[in-house]
Amino acid sequence: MRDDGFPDDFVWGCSASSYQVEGAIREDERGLSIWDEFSHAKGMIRDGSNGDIACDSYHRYPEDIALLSRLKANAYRFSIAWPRIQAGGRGTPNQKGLDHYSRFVDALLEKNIEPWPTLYHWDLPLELQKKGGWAERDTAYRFAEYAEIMFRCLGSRVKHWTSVNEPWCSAFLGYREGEHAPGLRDPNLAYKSVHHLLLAHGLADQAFRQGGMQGDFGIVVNPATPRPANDSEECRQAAHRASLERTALWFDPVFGRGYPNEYVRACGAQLPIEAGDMDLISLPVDFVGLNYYLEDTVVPALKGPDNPLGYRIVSSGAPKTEMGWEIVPQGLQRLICTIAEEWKPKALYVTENGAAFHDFRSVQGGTEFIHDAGRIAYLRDHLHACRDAIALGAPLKGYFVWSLLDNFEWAWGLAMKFGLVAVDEKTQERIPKDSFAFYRDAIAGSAL
Ligand code: GCO
Repeated sequence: MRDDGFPDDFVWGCSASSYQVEGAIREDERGLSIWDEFSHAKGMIRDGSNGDIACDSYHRYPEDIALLSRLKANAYRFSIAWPRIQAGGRGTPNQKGLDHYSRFVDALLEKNIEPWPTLYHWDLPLELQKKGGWAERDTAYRFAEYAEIMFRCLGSRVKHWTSVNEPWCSAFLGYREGEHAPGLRDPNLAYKSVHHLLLAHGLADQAFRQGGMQGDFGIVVNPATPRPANDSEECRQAAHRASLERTALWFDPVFGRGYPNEYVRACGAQLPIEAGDMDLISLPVDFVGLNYYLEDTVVPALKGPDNPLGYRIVSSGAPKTEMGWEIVPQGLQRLICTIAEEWKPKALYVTENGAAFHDFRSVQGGTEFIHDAGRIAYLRDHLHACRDAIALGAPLKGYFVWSLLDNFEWAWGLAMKFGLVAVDEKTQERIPKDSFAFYRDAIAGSAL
């Protein structure tokens, strides 16, 4: 154990995803994804931007890796763009796509940075969407085929694999709220997607084990355990109901308990389960990744068709980030401990945590600075919450900042900046912020 309370073998990383940083959307026979279409549709992205270029990391990854190396990060969590591997989501893999990720993984390893690929961070091949996307069972089988291709290509070099990232967002923001690609608004399609995303995870888990792959296989979720606004029984019940769609809906099936009845009944969710599905979904996972940004506060509300779980989010008065998300560092400790106690995963990682703030660039003595004190405070306080969770006995093994670079923040576009490093939109120059130095010192053990 280090003096600052973090284990010596703690994983210190940064996170990113393919569509948010790569750009080069038409290069090397990459197919289109649902996000290419969605970001080009009128009015879907708040600042009118898209990911056509993003951080140009498809070309500039050596610069990104040099930055990770300066941080002395020992892991990088990135995602593989499925349409680079199978343009239309099926069939013979595209060698150019495989070569790209193979070079990328080698470049990381050369700097002693462990590659942590995610197989699916939302950029579904558009052709699969035309056949129904995640609302269709076939997409799960296509995913398993793609996963096997990647296991064969990178399996000897990659030791930590993630199936899907934040399936709640894929299913509900994508198919119910219309806020993310594919932009649909149909709860029934969302429930089908829930099941097919989990089935995809399970099938890939099976392929991983049957393929005799070495290393760890897990899933990354963005769970939420909202706080009751007060101590009343009604409020506590509302907070419990508010957590179901973000916690039990995913963890119960993955840990062998099946779908939570309370949720299924309240929402009238029709889940297209077939024989054997729940066994696949509950195959063992070696770790669970948690993405945490905020903790909501809730009060009870009248149940109805638009609010089947009967709760409402209220302000707790906590300060907010640029996203309007309340800053509640101890919520991270509570979340980690709740998940650890309730579902007992073997290992937990905070696979994303970070903050968007408006940054100001300033020039001093010919050098550019970005004094992002707000982001530093956010990261420090959340790392302290991680340390508290470890001290309370949670099996937390690592932490990944979201994100190394300012990047394409989905429906918010390029305007929301989460990076430790700014990216000049015109020149693509990478400009480390003060938080970059802070995280480097935290990794070194001298900042916390
Ligand atoms: C995810 C996240 C990231 C976001 C980050 C900030 O699903 O992993 O949505 O892609 O950029 O959470 O909102």
